[in-house]
Amino acid sequence: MTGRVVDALVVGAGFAGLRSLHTLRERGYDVAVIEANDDIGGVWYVNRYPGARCDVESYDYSLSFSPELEQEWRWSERYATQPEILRYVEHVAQRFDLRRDVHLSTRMERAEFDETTGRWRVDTDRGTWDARYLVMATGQLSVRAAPGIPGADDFAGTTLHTADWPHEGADLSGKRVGVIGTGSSGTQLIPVVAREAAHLTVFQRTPNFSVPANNGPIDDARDAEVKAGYADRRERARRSPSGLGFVPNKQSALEVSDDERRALYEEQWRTAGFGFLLAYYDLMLDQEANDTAADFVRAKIAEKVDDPATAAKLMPRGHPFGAKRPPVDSGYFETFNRDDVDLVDLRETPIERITPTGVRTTAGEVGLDVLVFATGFDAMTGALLRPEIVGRGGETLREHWDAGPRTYLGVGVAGFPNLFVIAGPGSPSLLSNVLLSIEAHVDWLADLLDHARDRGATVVEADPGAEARWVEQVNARAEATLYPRADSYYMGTNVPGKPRVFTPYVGGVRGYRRILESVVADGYDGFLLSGKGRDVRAS
Ligand code: NA7
Repeated sequence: MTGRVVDALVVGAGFAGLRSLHTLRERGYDVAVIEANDDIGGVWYVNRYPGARCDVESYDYSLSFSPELEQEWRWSERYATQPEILRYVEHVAQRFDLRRDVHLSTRMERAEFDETTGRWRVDTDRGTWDARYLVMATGQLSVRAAPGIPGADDFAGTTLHTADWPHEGADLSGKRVGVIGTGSSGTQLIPVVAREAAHLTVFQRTPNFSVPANNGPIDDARDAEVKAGYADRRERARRSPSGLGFVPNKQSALEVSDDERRALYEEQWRTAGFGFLLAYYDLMLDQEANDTAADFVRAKIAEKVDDPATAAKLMPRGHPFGAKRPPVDSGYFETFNRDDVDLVDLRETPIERITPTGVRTTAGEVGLDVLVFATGFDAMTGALLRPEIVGRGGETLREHWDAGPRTYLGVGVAGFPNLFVIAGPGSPSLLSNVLLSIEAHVDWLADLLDHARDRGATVVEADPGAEARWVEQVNARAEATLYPRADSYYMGTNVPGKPRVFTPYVGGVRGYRRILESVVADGYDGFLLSGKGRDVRAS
């Protein structure tokens, strides 16, 4: 059994939790991390499916707080694979001696704020912790969404989930494999499985816009070049809307000629990956502008896929390009040119049920040996709402978020003092280079806690009015974009019963950072500080 008294208990040992541990420890807090999995790494520990990679470039999806770490780590590819990222996590943990404060195989079950002591009592399946601060670093994509397809338990073959792939791997050779889901996970997995399996059937409910990764090895000259200018690269990323360093084009897609636009799209297609979305500033703001990019991607699909009927099925329609997170793929569409790969369009022939021998759609049964679910996550709020978290007056977080997540700046929650969320709902989070957003949050939170400590405050909480205004701002910003026009995990529509609310803050990393800075300049405006039985002025 574990459990003891600490200044800060961090939940989750992925990048957010490990970075929180390192930084808060450096600032002199007594910190412990609990992690439900049996090892560190968070999403990168569990998402071990073949083909799993980051869709942000390695140099940007890496920790920035230590120039020495930046210089000594050598990424091998433009987009790192899951095993390489996990090796990096392990290196970071060793280099900064993090493991000694990480308690593995320890799941948080309940937390309750004690209004008399201003501390959290946190119950886990391996003991109880007493912490002044509770830092939720539980990840945005760590709870799987239940696909709700009848008969899933009846399947007599092997059932796999992309986020629960066996550590020893799965032998798919000679097997008839079915994959349900064509989001980022499915799109990465499908080309790899197609090469290994005897036959692959892809069950697609919604076709996805996907952009090519243009992945490749990093040679020594390129590595030296990036490392020579790493500080500038980081600063560029912090000042960019996406946290990826792309400078958005100030032009509208509609103010240039068709030829000029096509030329830029071609160039972005060959080079940009995720940055394709920033080819023009209004691609996510104006449907007509977005249509130009969507038409371009559809034309690319037609070029890549030999059979016109299959190409037509793969072409997304009815939602804006980018409103569902576009996968960054390596040979996804081309996979459908193989003779041993079939596409089942579930809009035409929906799944009726999973049977012991395969998947039955309205067109009949597809016999399978292996069924893979790439069906996504209860994103952003799933892991925060799984344990019971009880704040002031006995209110639970589930009650507080009944109509959708409510936070102040995506960090604090009114009525839940001393509870903080890293890259939570209402912050750029998954809409950005999430690792950059994690680091920004951790540093900002550490400053806030120091500020409280300097003033003798022991309780830090978001003011309900500040929270209400922030929620309004998050919603208003989202409504001004095309994002709410698609069903997506950003909107929570993939989880039955989840409120239909756009969860991340859409105003970009750069704008969000300015807001955080102005909150600090105003003496942490919107946070209430108190302690030792008296109110403490915030500034
Ligand atoms: P996503 O992007 O949520 O994709 C899930 C996919 O699974 C998507 O194509 C869904 O179709 C499909 N799905 C979900 N439930 C069903 C059922 N019941 N029947 C058929 N198809 C279904 O999750 P990913 O894991 O791919 O990616 C998550 C993030 O990880 C990604 O954005 C990156 O940031 C990394 P739908 O579109 O809902 O019709």
